[in-house]
Amino acid sequence: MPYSTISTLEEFMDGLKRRNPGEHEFHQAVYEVVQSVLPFIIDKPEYRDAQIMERLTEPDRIITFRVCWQDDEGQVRVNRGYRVQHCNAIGPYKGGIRFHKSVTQSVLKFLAFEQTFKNSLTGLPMGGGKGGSDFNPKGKSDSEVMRFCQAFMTELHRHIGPHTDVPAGDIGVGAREVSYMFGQYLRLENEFVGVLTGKGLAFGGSLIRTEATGYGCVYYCQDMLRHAGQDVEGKTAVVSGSGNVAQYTVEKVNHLGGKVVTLSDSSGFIHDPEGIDAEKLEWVKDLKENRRGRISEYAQEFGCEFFEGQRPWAVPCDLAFPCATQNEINEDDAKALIANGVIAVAEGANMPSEQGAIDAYIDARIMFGPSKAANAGGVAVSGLEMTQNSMRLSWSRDELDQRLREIMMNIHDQCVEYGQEEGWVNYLQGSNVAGFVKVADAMLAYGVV
Ligand code: NDP
Ligand code: 2IT
Repeated sequence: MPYSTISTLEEFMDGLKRRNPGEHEFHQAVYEVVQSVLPFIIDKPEYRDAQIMERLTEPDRIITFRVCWQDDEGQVRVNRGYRVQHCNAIGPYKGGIRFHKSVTQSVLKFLAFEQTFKNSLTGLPMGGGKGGSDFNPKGKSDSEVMRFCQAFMTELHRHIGPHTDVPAGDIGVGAREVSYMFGQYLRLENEFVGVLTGKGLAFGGSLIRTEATGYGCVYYCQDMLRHAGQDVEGKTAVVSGSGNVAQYTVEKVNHLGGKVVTLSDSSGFIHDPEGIDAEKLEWVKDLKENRRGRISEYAQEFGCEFFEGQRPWAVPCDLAFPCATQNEINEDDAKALIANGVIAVAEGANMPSEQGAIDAYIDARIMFGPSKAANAGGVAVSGLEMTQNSMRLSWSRDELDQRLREIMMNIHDQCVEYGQEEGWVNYLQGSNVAGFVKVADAMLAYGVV
């Protein structure tokens, strides 16, 4: 059936599911966007006739490859590597690399799809991509991680480049892994170019990149609150995760006078009613970045409770920042947050809320900052890292923080422009449509490609 005659969301989704069987995360991410975009394009035949939404749900290409490496015992190990190059209509493919045992093609397709809209929202010239592997970094030595990263890049290097595709970090990929991969790229290509972002400061990295996703997420929340005449100061926040995004979310909430009372990892969460202040946060950074320990150790160190195998959403709060992973808030969790009086949810992680949770936020008309808008600060500063690399100079911390602040405010304003409804702002609708329009217009201009 030609797209122009598909009238309902269900029909669109039926076709997508038929073409992508079993890829549940991908289905979920597409549904979340298409539910906003289909009503928007219903009276815009130029988008419908050009089948823009069908084209945007088919990645430009997916590269999958074997990654073979040796562990410290000399045993041969085999993992699968991927790069999903989703859409380069408005700039080179750009997006992180995830190393986690749960990585599948479906997970990376959802992330690459989301990235295309997110990157468009930043206003910077970046297309969408995502990569990774089912490699599990937990419990691996530095040498094992190094050998894996080198083996991964030995294949990936031929598919990326500063004008083609620029990967970065994500879950399980931080400064250490980006450095190993960049070192291997240099060895293979003999070209010092900005082919990865999140690099060390000594070799082309940008100030503020480490902080950018967490800081940006809190800035976005601050903008939603301001728009409703409120502020972060004096608010209690619940944060999940304890990695890069969670740490700098806590830091910025503290800067703005709020109090964060939880952190988590895949084993459970800690509840510290006194608040995770700057000193405790430094301890968490050292725990996670250097000692690679578990969040339960926080409870022992600071004498608070650890809830094994649980998530923090039943803890009363004003603000919630899911910063761990996809589908970490279900409908019941969302209802518990709402019943406890949450006023804003800003997603640091990608797609942390299940569809049932999103429906609950929208029904309750709380401020809901979806991931493609709220966590775009990370890739935005990656975009600024690319700019600095091209110009062969580095901007100051203040300049970068100010640019990040402006970009997040601009994203907020675009979401209001497209998401203003009677008496409230539907940020889900706003972010999806604002992200879509720029990419769609570029695709229309290119004709049938
Ligand atoms: P990290 O690897 O630094 O931290 C991930 C955190 O989430 C850890 O605390 C980890 O716990 C927890 N976690 C991961 N998987 C699970 C799971 N299945 N169940 C429970 N907890 C889990 O990653 P980041 O902080 O970089 O990324 C966190 C989220 O933010 C991801 O969704 C990522 O896509 C998103 N994001 C990241 C950006 C960035 O710049 N880094 C930019 C935009 C979005 P454990 O150690 O036990 O696994
Ligand atoms: O999900 C994301 O936006 C990221 N992991 C950051 C991507 C990037 O290229 O900095």
